[in-house]
Amino acid sequence: MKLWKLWLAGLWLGLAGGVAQAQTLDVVKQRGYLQCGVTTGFAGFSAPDDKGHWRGLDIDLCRAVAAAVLGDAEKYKAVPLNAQQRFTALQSGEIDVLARNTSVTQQRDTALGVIHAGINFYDGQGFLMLKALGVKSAKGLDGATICLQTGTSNENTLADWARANNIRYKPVVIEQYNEAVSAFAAGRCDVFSTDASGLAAIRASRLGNPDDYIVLPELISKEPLGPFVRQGDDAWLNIVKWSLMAMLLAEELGVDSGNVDTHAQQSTPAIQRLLGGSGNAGENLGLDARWAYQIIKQVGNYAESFERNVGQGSPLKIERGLNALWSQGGLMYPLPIR
Ligand SMILES: N[C@@H](CCC(=O)N[C@@H](CS)C(=O)NCC(=O)O)C(=O)O
Repeated sequence: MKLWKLWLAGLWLGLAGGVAQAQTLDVVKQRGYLQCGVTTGFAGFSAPDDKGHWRGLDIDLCRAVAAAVLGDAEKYKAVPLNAQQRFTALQSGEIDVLARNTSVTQQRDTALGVIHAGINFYDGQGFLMLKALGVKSAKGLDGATICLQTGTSNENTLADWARANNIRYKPVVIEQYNEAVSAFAAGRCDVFSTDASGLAAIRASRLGNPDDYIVLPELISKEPLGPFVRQGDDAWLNIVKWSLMAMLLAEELGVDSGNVDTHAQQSTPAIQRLLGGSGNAGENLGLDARWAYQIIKQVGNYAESFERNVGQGSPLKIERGLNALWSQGGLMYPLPIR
Protein backbone atom coordinates (compact mmCIF):
# COMPACT_ATOMS: atom_id res chain seq x y z
CA MET A 1 0.00 0.00 0.00
CA LYS A 2 1.24 3.49 -0.82
CA LEU A 3 2.32 5.59 2.11
CA TRP A 4 -0.42 8.19 1.71
CA LYS A 5 -3.04 5.44 1.72
CA LEU A 6 -1.66 4.08 4.96
CA TRP A 7 -1.69 7.60 6.38
CA LEU A 8 -5.31 8.10 5.32
CA ALA A 9 -6.35 4.75 6.76
CA GLY A 10 -4.59 5.65 10.01
CA LEU A 11 -6.28 9.04 10.14
CA TRP A 12 -9.68 7.48 9.50
CA LEU A 13 -9.21 4.80 12.15
CA GLY A 14 -7.98 7.43 14.60
CA LEU A 15 -11.00 9.63 13.97
CA ALA A 16 -13.45 6.72 14.11
CA GLY A 17 -11.85 5.47 17.33
CA GLY A 18 -11.98 8.94 18.83
CA VAL A 19 -15.62 9.39 17.90
CA ALA A 20 -16.60 5.94 19.11
CA GLN A 21 -14.86 6.57 22.43
CA ALA A 22 -16.04 10.10 22.94
CA GLN A 23 -19.72 9.32 23.13
CA THR A 24 -20.49 7.53 26.37
CA LEU A 25 -22.91 10.30 27.40
CA ASP A 26 -24.85 9.97 24.13
CA VAL A 27 -24.82 6.17 24.32
CA VAL A 28 -26.25 6.24 27.86
CA LYS A 29 -28.90 8.82 26.96
CA GLN A 30 -29.98 6.86 23.91
CA ARG A 31 -30.07 3.56 25.79
CA GLY A 32 -32.05 5.23 28.56
CA TYR A 33 -30.09 3.64 31.39
CA LEU A 34 -26.57 3.35 32.74
CA GLN A 35 -24.64 0.05 32.63
CA CYS A 36 -22.72 -0.01 35.90
CA GLY A 37 -20.10 -2.66 36.65
CA VAL A 38 -20.30 -3.87 40.27
CA THR A 39 -19.30 -6.93 42.34
CA THR A 40 -21.13 -10.24 42.27
CA GLY A 41 -22.45 -9.33 45.72
CA PHE A 42 -20.31 -7.77 48.42
CA ALA A 43 -22.29 -6.35 51.36
CA GLY A 44 -22.11 -2.59 51.92
CA PHE A 45 -20.61 -1.79 48.51
CA SER A 46 -22.73 -3.63 45.95
CA ALA A 47 -25.06 -6.48 46.85
CA PRO A 48 -28.72 -7.32 46.22
CA ASP A 49 -31.00 -7.10 49.30
CA ASP A 50 -33.62 -9.74 50.12
CA LYS A 51 -35.99 -8.19 47.55
CA GLY A 52 -33.31 -8.28 44.86
CA HIS A 53 -32.63 -4.51 44.91
CA TRP A 54 -28.95 -3.67 44.68
CA ARG A 55 -27.62 -1.60 47.60
CA GLY A 56 -24.27 -0.16 48.60
CA LEU A 57 -21.81 2.71 48.50
CA ASP A 58 -20.74 1.78 44.95
CA ILE A 59 -24.35 1.27 43.90
CA ASP A 60 -25.03 4.82 45.13
CA LEU A 61 -22.34 6.01 42.75
CA CYS A 62 -24.13 4.23 39.88
CA ARG A 63 -27.38 5.86 41.06
CA ALA A 64 -25.75 9.29 41.35
CA VAL A 65 -24.49 9.14 37.75
CA ALA A 66 -27.92 7.93 36.55
CA ALA A 67 -29.61 10.79 38.44
CA ALA A 68 -27.19 13.37 37.02
CA VAL A 69 -27.41 12.13 33.43
CA LEU A 70 -30.97 10.82 33.15
CA GLY A 71 -32.72 12.60 36.04
CA ASP A 72 -33.65 9.25 37.62
CA ALA A 73 -31.39 7.35 40.04
CA GLU A 74 -33.12 4.07 39.22
CA LYS A 75 -32.22 4.19 35.53
CA TYR A 76 -29.17 1.99 35.88
CA LYS A 77 -28.44 -1.70 35.49
CA ALA A 78 -26.00 -3.42 37.84
CA VAL A 79 -23.64 -5.68 35.87
CA PRO A 80 -22.07 -8.18 38.31
CA LEU A 81 -18.38 -8.79 37.67
CA ASN A 82 -15.71 -10.70 39.54
CA ALA A 83 -12.28 -9.16 40.03
CA GLN A 84 -10.87 -10.83 36.93
CA GLN A 85 -13.63 -9.70 34.56
CA ARG A 86 -13.96 -6.05 35.57
CA PHE A 87 -11.43 -4.22 33.36
CA THR A 88 -12.28 -6.21 30.21
CA ALA A 89 -15.94 -5.32 30.69
CA LEU A 90 -15.03 -1.63 30.84
CA GLN A 91 -12.55 -1.77 27.95
CA SER A 92 -15.04 -3.55 25.68
CA GLY A 93 -17.86 -1.07 26.34
CA GLU A 94 -20.06 -3.63 28.11
CA ILE A 95 -20.28 -1.18 31.01
CA ASP A 96 -20.18 2.65 31.09
CA VAL A 97 -18.56 2.90 34.50
CA LEU A 98 -16.87 0.46 36.89
CA ALA A 99 -17.98 1.09 40.48
CA ARG A 100 -16.59 -1.96 42.19
CA ASN A 101 -14.25 -1.48 45.17
CA THR A 102 -11.38 -1.11 42.74
CA SER A 103 -8.02 0.15 44.00
CA VAL A 104 -6.43 2.94 42.02
CA THR A 105 -2.86 2.02 41.08
CA GLN A 106 -0.43 3.53 38.59
CA GLN A 107 -0.57 0.43 36.38
CA ARG A 108 -4.39 0.36 36.25
CA ASP A 109 -4.56 4.09 35.56
CA THR A 110 -2.09 3.98 32.67
CA ALA A 111 -1.72 0.57 31.05
CA LEU A 112 -5.26 -0.79 30.72
CA GLY A 113 -7.01 1.90 28.69
CA VAL A 114 -8.98 2.92 31.78
CA ILE A 115 -8.67 5.78 34.25
CA HIS A 116 -10.03 6.51 37.71
CA ALA A 117 -12.63 9.21 38.26
CA GLY A 118 -12.11 9.85 41.98
CA ILE A 119 -11.87 8.01 45.28
CA ASN A 120 -15.08 7.05 47.07
CA PHE A 121 -13.48 4.98 49.85
CA TYR A 122 -9.96 5.05 51.31
CA ASP A 123 -9.04 1.56 52.44
CA GLY A 124 -6.10 -0.74 53.19
CA GLN A 125 -5.49 -4.49 52.99
CA GLY A 126 -5.84 -6.54 56.15
CA PHE A 127 -6.40 -10.01 57.59
CA LEU A 128 -9.44 -11.81 59.03
CA MET A 129 -9.13 -14.98 61.09
CA LEU A 130 -10.58 -17.08 63.90
CA LYS A 131 -9.83 -15.65 67.37
CA ALA A 132 -9.25 -19.17 68.59
CA LEU A 133 -6.03 -19.41 66.54
CA GLY A 134 -4.57 -16.97 69.06
CA VAL A 135 -2.75 -14.71 66.58
CA LYS A 136 -2.80 -11.07 67.72
CA SER A 137 -0.72 -9.43 65.01
CA ALA A 138 0.10 -9.94 61.33
CA LYS A 139 3.69 -10.66 62.35
CA GLY A 140 2.38 -13.94 63.78
CA LEU A 141 1.15 -15.23 60.42
CA ASP A 142 4.28 -17.24 59.54
CA GLY A 143 3.21 -20.62 58.12
CA ALA A 144 -0.46 -19.63 57.68
CA THR A 145 -2.70 -20.67 54.80
CA ILE A 146 -4.24 -17.50 53.34
CA CYS A 147 -7.36 -17.31 51.11
CA LEU A 148 -7.45 -14.60 48.43
CA GLN A 149 -9.43 -13.81 45.32
CA THR A 150 -7.87 -14.05 41.84
CA GLY A 151 -7.44 -10.81 39.89
CA THR A 152 -7.26 -8.56 42.95
CA SER A 153 -4.40 -6.28 43.90
CA ASN A 154 -4.43 -8.22 47.17
CA GLU A 155 -2.40 -11.10 45.70
CA ASN A 156 0.70 -9.02 44.87
CA THR A 157 0.43 -6.81 47.92
CA LEU A 158 0.44 -9.83 50.22
CA ALA A 159 3.38 -11.39 48.39
CA ASP A 160 5.39 -8.13 48.68
CA TRP A 161 4.58 -7.70 52.34
CA ALA A 162 5.41 -11.30 53.19
CA ARG A 163 8.76 -11.07 51.40
CA ALA A 164 9.64 -7.81 53.12
CA ASN A 165 8.73 -9.24 56.53
CA ASN A 166 10.17 -12.74 56.09
CA ILE A 167 6.82 -14.42 56.43
CA ARG A 168 6.12 -17.69 54.67
CA TYR A 169 2.52 -18.48 53.82
CA LYS A 170 0.53 -20.75 51.55
CA PRO A 171 -1.85 -18.84 49.24
CA VAL A 172 -5.21 -20.40 48.34
CA VAL A 173 -6.32 -18.31 45.38
CA ILE A 174 -9.92 -18.68 44.21
CA GLU A 175 -11.61 -16.89 41.31
CA GLN A 176 -15.19 -16.52 42.57
CA TYR A 177 -15.86 -14.43 45.67
CA ASN A 178 -18.56 -16.79 47.01
CA GLU A 179 -16.28 -19.78 46.73
CA ALA A 180 -13.35 -17.94 48.31
CA VAL A 181 -15.48 -16.91 51.30
CA SER A 182 -17.01 -20.39 51.62
CA ALA A 183 -13.53 -21.92 51.56
CA PHE A 184 -12.50 -19.64 54.42
CA ALA A 185 -15.70 -20.26 56.42
CA ALA A 186 -15.18 -24.02 55.98
CA GLY A 187 -11.65 -23.78 57.38
CA ARG A 188 -9.75 -24.49 54.14
CA CYS A 189 -7.49 -21.58 55.06
CA ASP A 190 -6.55 -19.95 58.37
CA VAL A 191 -6.84 -16.38 57.13
CA PHE A 192 -8.73 -14.32 54.55
CA SER A 193 -6.89 -11.31 53.17
CA THR A 194 -8.43 -8.43 51.23
CA ASP A 195 -9.38 -4.76 51.78
CA ALA A 196 -10.51 -4.03 55.35
CA SER A 197 -13.94 -3.09 53.97
CA GLY A 198 -14.18 -6.54 52.39
CA LEU A 199 -13.20 -8.18 55.67
CA ALA A 200 -15.89 -6.19 57.52
CA ALA A 201 -18.43 -7.27 54.88
CA ILE A 202 -17.45 -10.95 55.14
CA ARG A 203 -17.51 -10.85 58.92
CA ALA A 204 -20.92 -9.12 59.11
CA SER A 205 -22.71 -11.01 56.36
CA ARG A 206 -21.08 -14.36 55.68
CA LEU A 207 -19.94 -15.96 58.93
CA GLY A 208 -22.23 -17.76 61.36
CA ASN A 209 -20.58 -16.33 64.47
CA PRO A 210 -18.91 -13.02 63.61
CA ASP A 211 -17.70 -12.64 67.19
CA ASP A 212 -15.51 -15.72 66.79
CA TYR A 213 -13.37 -13.81 64.27
CA ILE A 214 -10.95 -10.90 64.46
CA VAL A 215 -9.57 -8.47 61.94
CA LEU A 216 -5.86 -8.11 62.79
CA PRO A 217 -4.83 -4.53 63.68
CA GLU A 218 -2.33 -4.00 60.83
CA LEU A 219 -3.23 -2.76 57.39
CA ILE A 220 -0.42 -3.66 55.00
CA SER A 221 -1.20 -1.28 52.10
CA LYS A 222 -3.05 1.75 50.83
CA GLU A 223 -6.13 0.77 48.84
CA PRO A 224 -7.76 3.92 47.46
CA LEU A 225 -11.01 2.61 45.97
CA GLY A 226 -12.81 4.49 43.24
CA PRO A 227 -14.82 4.42 40.02
CA PHE A 228 -13.11 3.90 36.64
CA VAL A 229 -14.08 4.91 33.10
CA ARG A 230 -12.45 4.34 29.70
CA GLN A 231 -9.56 6.56 28.71
CA GLY A 232 -10.23 9.02 25.90
CA ASP A 233 -13.66 10.30 26.91
CA ASP A 234 -12.95 13.32 29.10
CA ALA A 235 -16.54 14.55 29.06
CA TRP A 236 -17.69 11.28 30.60
CA LEU A 237 -14.75 11.20 33.02
CA ASN A 238 -15.87 14.63 34.23
CA ILE A 239 -19.48 13.52 34.68
CA VAL A 240 -18.52 10.58 36.90
CA LYS A 241 -15.89 12.59 38.78
CA TRP A 242 -18.23 15.52 39.48
CA SER A 243 -21.17 13.28 40.43
CA LEU A 244 -19.05 11.91 43.28
CA MET A 245 -17.77 15.42 44.02
CA ALA A 246 -21.35 16.73 44.26
CA MET A 247 -22.15 14.17 46.99
CA LEU A 248 -19.05 15.19 48.97
CA LEU A 249 -19.60 18.90 48.43
CA ALA A 250 -23.23 18.55 49.55
CA GLU A 251 -22.01 17.01 52.81
CA GLU A 252 -19.50 19.83 53.27
CA LEU A 253 -22.17 22.47 52.61
CA GLY A 254 -24.73 20.78 54.88
CA VAL A 255 -27.12 19.90 52.06
CA ASP A 256 -28.85 16.51 52.29
CA SER A 257 -31.82 14.69 50.77
CA GLY A 258 -34.10 16.07 53.52
CA ASN A 259 -33.25 19.76 53.21
CA VAL A 260 -32.28 20.09 49.54
CA ASP A 261 -35.68 21.51 48.54
CA THR A 262 -35.44 24.27 51.16
CA HIS A 263 -31.91 25.08 50.00
CA ALA A 264 -33.05 25.08 46.37
CA GLN A 265 -35.49 27.91 47.18
CA GLN A 266 -32.94 30.18 48.73
CA SER A 267 -29.41 29.59 49.97
CA THR A 268 -25.78 30.71 49.91
CA PRO A 269 -24.05 31.34 46.55
CA ALA A 270 -21.99 28.10 46.82
CA ILE A 271 -25.15 26.06 47.39
CA GLN A 272 -26.97 27.85 44.58
CA ARG A 273 -24.16 26.95 42.19
CA LEU A 274 -24.31 23.31 43.34
CA LEU A 275 -28.07 23.07 42.96
CA GLY A 276 -28.23 24.88 39.62
CA GLY A 277 -29.87 28.11 40.85
CA SER A 278 -26.92 30.07 39.47
CA GLY A 279 -23.79 29.52 37.39
CA ASN A 280 -23.48 26.95 34.61
CA ALA A 281 -22.01 23.82 36.21
CA GLY A 282 -24.65 21.61 34.57
CA GLU A 283 -24.22 23.13 31.13
CA ASN A 284 -20.44 22.76 31.39
CA LEU A 285 -20.90 19.02 31.98
CA GLY A 286 -23.43 18.69 29.13
CA LEU A 287 -26.14 18.02 31.72
CA ASP A 288 -29.32 19.60 33.05
CA ALA A 289 -28.83 22.54 35.46
CA ARG A 290 -30.35 20.41 38.26
CA TRP A 291 -27.94 17.45 37.82
CA ALA A 292 -26.58 17.73 41.39
CA TYR A 293 -30.01 18.53 42.87
CA GLN A 294 -31.21 15.20 41.44
CA ILE A 295 -28.26 13.34 42.97
CA ILE A 296 -28.78 14.84 46.43
CA LYS A 297 -32.58 14.52 46.38
CA GLN A 298 -32.61 10.91 45.16
CA VAL A 299 -29.35 9.43 46.48
CA GLY A 300 -28.30 11.80 49.29
CA ASN A 301 -24.97 13.35 50.18
CA TYR A 302 -21.83 11.27 50.85
CA ALA A 303 -22.45 11.08 54.62
CA GLU A 304 -25.98 9.74 54.10
CA SER A 305 -24.72 7.14 51.64
CA PHE A 306 -21.78 6.16 53.87
CA GLU A 307 -23.85 5.76 57.03
CA ARG A 308 -26.69 3.72 55.52
CA ASN A 309 -24.43 1.40 53.51
CA VAL A 310 -21.25 0.84 55.50
CA GLY A 311 -21.47 3.07 58.59
CA GLN A 312 -23.51 3.10 61.76
CA GLY A 313 -26.82 2.46 59.97
CA SER A 314 -25.44 -0.77 58.47
CA PRO A 315 -24.26 -4.12 59.84
CA LEU A 316 -20.66 -3.23 58.86
CA LYS A 317 -20.41 -0.28 61.31
CA ILE A 318 -17.27 1.14 59.67
CA GLU A 319 -16.04 4.42 61.23
CA ARG A 320 -15.59 7.41 58.91
CA GLY A 321 -11.81 7.51 59.68
CA LEU A 322 -9.89 8.45 56.51
CA ASN A 323 -13.24 8.79 54.74
CA ALA A 324 -14.31 11.77 56.86
CA LEU A 325 -14.17 15.20 55.26
CA TRP A 326 -10.78 16.96 55.40
CA SER A 327 -12.32 19.47 57.83
CA GLN A 328 -13.06 16.59 60.21
CA GLY A 329 -9.70 14.83 60.13
CA GLY A 330 -10.26 12.72 57.02
CA LEU A 331 -9.03 12.76 53.42
CA MET A 332 -12.23 13.69 51.59
CA TYR A 333 -11.60 17.11 50.05
CA PRO A 334 -14.36 18.06 47.61
CA LEU A 335 -13.21 20.40 44.83
CA PRO A 336 -15.18 23.63 44.53
CA ILE A 337 -17.96 24.17 42.00
CA ARG A 338 -17.45 27.64 40.59
N1 LIG B 1 -9.40 -3.44 45.97
C1 LIG B 1 -8.85 -4.66 45.47
C2 LIG B 1 -9.75 -5.87 45.80
C3 LIG B 1 -11.10 -5.75 45.18
C4 LIG B 1 -11.85 -7.08 45.14
O1 LIG B 1 -12.18 -7.58 44.05
N2 LIG B 1 -12.14 -7.67 46.32
C5 LIG B 1 -12.86 -8.93 46.34
C6 LIG B 1 -12.79 -9.54 47.72
S1 LIG B 1 -13.68 -8.59 48.95
C7 LIG B 1 -14.30 -8.66 45.89
O2 LIG B 1 -14.81 -7.59 46.04
N3 LIG B 1 -14.97 -9.65 45.36
C8 LIG B 1 -16.35 -9.55 44.96
C9 LIG B 1 -16.67 -10.26 43.67
O3 LIG B 1 -15.78 -10.77 42.98
O4 LIG B 1 -17.85 -10.28 43.33
C10 LIG B 1 -8.64 -4.54 43.97
O5 LIG B 1 -9.06 -3.55 43.37
O6 LIG B 1 -8.04 -5.45 43.38
